[in-house]
Amino acid sequence: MKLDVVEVRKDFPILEREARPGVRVTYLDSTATSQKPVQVIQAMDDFYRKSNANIHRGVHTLAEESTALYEGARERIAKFINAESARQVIYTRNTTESINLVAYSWARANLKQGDLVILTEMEHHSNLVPWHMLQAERGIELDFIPVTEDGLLDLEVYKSQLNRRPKLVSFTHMSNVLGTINPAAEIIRLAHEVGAVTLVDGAQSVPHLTVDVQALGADFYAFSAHKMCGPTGIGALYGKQDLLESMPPFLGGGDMIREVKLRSFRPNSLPHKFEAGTPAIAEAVGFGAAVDYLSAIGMDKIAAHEHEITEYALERLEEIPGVKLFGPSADKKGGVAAFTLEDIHPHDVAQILDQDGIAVRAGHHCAQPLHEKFGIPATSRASFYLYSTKEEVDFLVNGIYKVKEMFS
Ligand code: C6P
Repeated sequence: MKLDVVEVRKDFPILEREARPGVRVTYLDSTATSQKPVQVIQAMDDFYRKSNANIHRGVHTLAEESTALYEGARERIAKFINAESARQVIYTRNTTESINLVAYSWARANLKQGDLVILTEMEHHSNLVPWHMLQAERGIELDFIPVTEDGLLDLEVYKSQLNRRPKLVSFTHMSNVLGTINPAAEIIRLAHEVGAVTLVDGAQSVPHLTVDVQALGADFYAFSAHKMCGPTGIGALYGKQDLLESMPPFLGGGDMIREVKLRSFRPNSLPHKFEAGTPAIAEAVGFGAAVDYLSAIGMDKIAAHEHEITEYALERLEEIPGVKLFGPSADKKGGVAAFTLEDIHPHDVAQILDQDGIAVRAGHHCAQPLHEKFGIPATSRASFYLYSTKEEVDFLVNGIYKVKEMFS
């Protein structure tokens, strides 16, 4: 059975609002952050109304309830990505912090001057800058899997790069600009053949695809709740147990310790070793509610719906003279359509679309090197999720014709 988008939209109160009187909101910016269903909003509201207390610290009823909700959410998030155990799912603030955790803890303990880290040319800044920082500090070397004209990773070049025996291969599962879904299992398998550790940026894949970290064989996998119907302020890092066990703590403070003396400490066991201080408890509850929500609908259904919308959007956008789309065809990508329109600045495009309540993002989308590769400073980007409709694509297309008219 297909996803019933009319029913799904009823779960998202924000989609009913108007951008201004008489102008409905057409939200085409889910790659930046998704909208939140009432089930998630309600779970967080319930938490504050009924169960709020700090976790792991009290024996009173509220503290026990709060701890159970926080840990229960972790169990369901672990199941959602098919992690072996909830102990291997560390709560972080977002994908960015998850990647930084690996860069600070695993990489600083394991990489030395001259060690090679392979990234790709389509990375978001959050999977570039932490490695630039380590390069400056440690003298590690960086190399990049090239992106082809049609927005795919050049795996032949990757295979030759592997001859240089990288210590780490870190790449995005799905590009936030091109939409490209990278062959993660193959990239990981090839990396493991030369003994490299792998880190996958799953910010755009976990919200939209069925992700099975065990089937992929990923050593680390990073993602954010806010892009998958959950709240801002929380994300997760999955890691293989032996790697996580061997890593030093990232931040020091309460909760991440087993014992503290004046001059020393012993770290806590997983996952608490990496969760210093009072965490985002209500957000964890919301994160759990988000995976429950997505699971109840079914990730396969969500992916199929997004594919249908994306295929339709690419077809319609291609018809518009002056529109240049970036990225591969719909069968190789998720729900992202980044484009330029003649030589009209993407910010102007986005601003004019906004007059009709259409929300798209304009800029380099935190992937400046990728835009440079394509010789452009910026793109306009429409992105889709389980609540997107073909009618919204039609609004976008009409809006783009209006922009063209204004500039002609
Ligand atoms: N991309 C976009 O509009 P955070 O901000 O930590 O939740 O996610 C960072 C991140 C990492 N990797 C990829 C592939 C991403 O797309 C993002 C976030 C948003 O494209 C905001 S810049």
